[in-house]
Amino acid sequence: MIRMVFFRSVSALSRLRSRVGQQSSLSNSVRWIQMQSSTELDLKSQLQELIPEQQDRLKKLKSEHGKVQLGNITVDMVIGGMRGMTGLLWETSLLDPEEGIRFRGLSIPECQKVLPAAQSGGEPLPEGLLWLLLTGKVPSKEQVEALSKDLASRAAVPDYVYNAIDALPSTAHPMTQFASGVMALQVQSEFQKAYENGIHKTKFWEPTYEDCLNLIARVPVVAAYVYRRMYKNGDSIPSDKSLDYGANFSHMLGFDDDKMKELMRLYITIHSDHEGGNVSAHTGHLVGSALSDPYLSFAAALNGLAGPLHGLANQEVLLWIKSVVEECGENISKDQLKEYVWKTLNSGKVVPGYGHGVLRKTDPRYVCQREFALKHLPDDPLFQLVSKLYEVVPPVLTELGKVKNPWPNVDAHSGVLLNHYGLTEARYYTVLFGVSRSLGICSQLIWDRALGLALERPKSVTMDWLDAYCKKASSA
Ligand code: NMX
Ligand code: MLT
Repeated sequence: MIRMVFFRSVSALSRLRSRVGQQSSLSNSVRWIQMQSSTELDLKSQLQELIPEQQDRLKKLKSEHGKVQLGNITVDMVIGGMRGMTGLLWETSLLDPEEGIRFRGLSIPECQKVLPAAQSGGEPLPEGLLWLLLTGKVPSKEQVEALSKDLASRAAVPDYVYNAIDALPSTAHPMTQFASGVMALQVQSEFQKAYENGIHKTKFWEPTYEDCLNLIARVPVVAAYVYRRMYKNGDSIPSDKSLDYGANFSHMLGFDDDKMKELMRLYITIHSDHEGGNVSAHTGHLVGSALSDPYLSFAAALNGLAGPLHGLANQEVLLWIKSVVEECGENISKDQLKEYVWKTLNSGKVVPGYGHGVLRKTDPRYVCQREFALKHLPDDPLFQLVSKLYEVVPPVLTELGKVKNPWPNVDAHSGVLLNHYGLTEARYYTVLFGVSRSLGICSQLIWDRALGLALERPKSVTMDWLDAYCKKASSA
């Protein structure tokens, strides 16, 4: 049973944007969303109902519109990282260059309004977002609680996973330790077992679902183990099954402050998914398309996330901000800051946390983190520095002349919030991003198998081929 609810989004985004002279395209958005009023608590049986509908929908799309063109591919696109080329089916979220991400049609402010929270008016519970990503429907509080319990019951991590991590030097990058732990979790893959036992392809999604839910449940445990191993003398904190997913992760890391738990819920929610073309999501989907199981696919995704132009940017931002403070002090003037930004650019580096492959406005994930800071830590000196950078960096990047998006992305803000609550170890930050991304990548992997999506195998060409093709095209 599903009830439709009329919803008008609040233009929180526009308030901040007006400060920097941008237009909000969200302010007038009026939408219908699906709220679940069903008492059905089992996520898997909901999917069982949805999958045949969506399979028929895809079949119809293919048979009726399979030959409709979606655009022209240019040489620039082939050379330029396929930017602007539509080439993937990704159901769980969609990114608009101007207004940012929508999870199953819902913007971040909308999710903050309608998804169940731990406390009234608080941040969304990531379990609710996971339900939304998987089903396209807003769950009830009871459904979220049931999913929370289900995840807690799946969270046991075998000793050989810890042993695999312990085989690495404790100085190894946290993402290397985390991805190794995820690879070790693969030993328990239900999909691999079922495939070896000859499962029929119409049933692929079922062991994929089990793997994905197990993986989502276990990655915070592995991630917390890496953190405590590296920074707290290996003094691990057991999980507390009475807590929700975000709060328990914060607890296992060693942070029991209620505001840090709220931050963690918000953090996981907003980092969960960013449509399909970003490096980590795309990698997970690509590897999964070979019918590699969810652990293999997600570990591959993590290795992409660990790159400085992608998820590692959150580490780079805090280190860069700290280098500013070290060199110029916390009360740096805007002119000094501008000089520092130019120094970074002139030394052949990027300004981390700014720019984006798709977005052309301030990232709404930045905006909601800024709102969190304004509410909970307005006087934090590093937050004030981040705010100053928001005024200084975009004009400098615009002056540089080649940057397509001078506005901040999600990574420009996350570090100062974590740092404020005591999670100061910047090299660890990308692991938090990785835990969050398991929700989006795994949700889509379940749909990949349910819809029977194809092996990914685009065509490549050489420069000789391009030269010859372009010569022929210009003489025609
Ligand atoms: N600082 C300096 N130069 C930049 C920046 C920046 N923040 N952003 C883009 N440029 C440069 C870019 O390097 C390129 O230069 P060149 O032609 O010499 O190679 C030029 O501007 C055009 O790039 P764009 O088309 O604007 O950006 P593109 O889509 O290629 O790359 C990013 C997108 C995100 C990789 C790029 O903006 C960047 O390097 N940003 C800093 C790193 C960062 O914050 N990454 C995190 C992204 C979000 N996430 O979590 O994944
Ligand atoms: C992401 O969250 O994946 C990043 O913003 C990068 C992207 O979308 O390309």
